[in-house]
Amino acid sequence: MNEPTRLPVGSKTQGPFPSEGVFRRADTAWFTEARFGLFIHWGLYSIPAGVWNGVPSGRNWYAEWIQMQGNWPHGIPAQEYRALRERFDPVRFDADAWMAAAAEAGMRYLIVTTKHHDGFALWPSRVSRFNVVDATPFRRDVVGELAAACRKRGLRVGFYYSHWQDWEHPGGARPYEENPAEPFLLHPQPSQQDFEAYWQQKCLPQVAELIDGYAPDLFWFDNWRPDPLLTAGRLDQLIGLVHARAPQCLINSRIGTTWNHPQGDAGVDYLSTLDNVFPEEAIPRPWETSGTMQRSWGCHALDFGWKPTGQLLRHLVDNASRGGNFQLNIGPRGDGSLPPPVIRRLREIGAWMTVNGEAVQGTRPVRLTAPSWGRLTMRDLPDGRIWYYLHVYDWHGGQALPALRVPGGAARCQVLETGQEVQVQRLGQDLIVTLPEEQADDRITVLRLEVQP
Ligand code: FHN
Repeated sequence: MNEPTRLPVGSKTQGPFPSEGVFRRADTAWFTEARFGLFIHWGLYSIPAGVWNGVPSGRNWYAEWIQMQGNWPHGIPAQEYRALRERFDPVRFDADAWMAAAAEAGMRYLIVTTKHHDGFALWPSRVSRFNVVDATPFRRDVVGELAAACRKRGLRVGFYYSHWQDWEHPGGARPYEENPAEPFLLHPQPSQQDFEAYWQQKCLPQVAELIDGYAPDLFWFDNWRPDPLLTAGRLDQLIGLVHARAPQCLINSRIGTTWNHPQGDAGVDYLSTLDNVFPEEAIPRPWETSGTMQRSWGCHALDFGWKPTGQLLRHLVDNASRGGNFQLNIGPRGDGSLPPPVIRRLREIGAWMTVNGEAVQGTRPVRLTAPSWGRLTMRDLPDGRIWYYLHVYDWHGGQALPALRVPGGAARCQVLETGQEVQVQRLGQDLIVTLPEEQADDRITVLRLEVQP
């Protein structure tokens, strides 16, 4: 017979992890409770959408890299790429509609590319005229409109800012691909002096502008490898700037501390995995995976590799069960509209979250290896009861799940979506849950198991 799955009891003294307090500077409670956020990649690159002069760009599917990967393997001449600004007039952009779609999907915060690697700012930056108001016919403050639309709905506001790669400023870092089979992206790197000029003239002032102008709740900086340009001194300076101006604003590990700081990630507030990487174990700090709906982050006209809604839901639940967040990316089109596959997925996720959101948001992980049939999360109620959420991926109607070792009193189990009572039997310290014949949702059906103290 299988070893019973042991569930932890009590919250205050037997939390799943040692105190996170030692790592914390800002209050991360809103972030971990939220569990689910929207990532948006949108900018000049959304206009060509992965295709340059009729030819699909480059080596991977990242449409936002078209400046480097279009006209493969040479890249697009800078002036030619930057001329896209004259065509940036997204008449269908509607910040309110985007954020309504996010809120209805059950997302609690936004992270938008205020400036991606191409160096183009989506707000009226006084530091660089390469921005949406000064350089395009659109002349609207996209960041400002999105921040206002978020706040209207109680969503938190997060900013992606490419602090390392900047292909507009001569001192910004350039792509560096070490793979000897594909040396095409070996661009000359700026000198330390040139990078310092970029850092002082563009990066730090723009981050300060974003904080002063929009009071973000979170920054998502983007680095993914060791680089001598990202010295510990520079990282401390950027972190210090955010701390000084916005003490409660969260900072992610991809600022570069993981690879470039002698103290590692001790000074940041949450860990970011690499793209679409979903850890297999719980992590005892606030953390997140940012993941795509298709392969590209930016809108890509030829990327038809859309992930099914069920897979996206599993990513969300997998991460929640391990104490992590999921930031699901969308790439709106160059005219500001959302592609139909994006709209459908957000709606389907929202329908699932409407009935099952309580099993994700505000829950904590259960400290054990994931069961073979699905995932577990839990919630402590003020009166001492505990709700365990059984996210069943693999449904065998009429069969009992392996015993759950849950000391305590009486137990009751229901299907969250339908309210159907589920048979649960106490055998000493073990609970035996027998799945009903019918499954409420063929992707993930959630059962709520209530245990009296
Ligand atoms: O190069 C970027 C990429 O375009 C995208 O923004 C992702 C999001 O995590 N970050 C970098 C690659 O990891």
